[in-house]
Amino acid sequence: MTTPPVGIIMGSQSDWATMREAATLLEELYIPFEARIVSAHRTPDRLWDYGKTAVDRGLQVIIAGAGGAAHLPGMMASKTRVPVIGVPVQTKALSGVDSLYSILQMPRGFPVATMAIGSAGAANAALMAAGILALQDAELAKRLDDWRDALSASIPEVPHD
Ligand code: RP5
Repeated sequence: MTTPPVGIIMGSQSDWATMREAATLLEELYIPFEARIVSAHRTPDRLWDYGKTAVDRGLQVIIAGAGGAAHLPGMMASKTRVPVIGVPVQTKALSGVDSLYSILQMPRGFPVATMAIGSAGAANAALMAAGILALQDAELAKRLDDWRDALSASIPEVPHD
């Protein structure tokens, strides 16, 4: 089976409601992806295997979402040079600020491109992945430009009641 260019990984099934936003955007842009539950704490061996094989499998971007002690994006970035885009999942206890800080504050040498908290961050992660892939794919670049133009065109100039 061919590996898609984008891997969406998340720490828990409970993250899927958020990460589905990334999947939906990728579908809209006709970008193939795979989605996997890979927990830094509950399935560390799965995390290691995913990161260790990412380059050889042909993954080009990894979107990693996690909440709370959100170590998945950073640990994945430590294991592979495939660019990792981190999505802080909103939490009940600390509203996702815990997730944000866990993902954002990486040490020099192992970057994670960190998005906003929650579903906007997940959608933007897909758009960021699309932008990266579009550098080498003119047809995707056109689809992404069209998507952006359509969004701009959908914003009314005058507010209404
Ligand atoms: C993290 O803990 C996951 O990324 C998730 O956001 C959070 C809660 O997980 P569950 O207890 O809902 O499985 O590892």
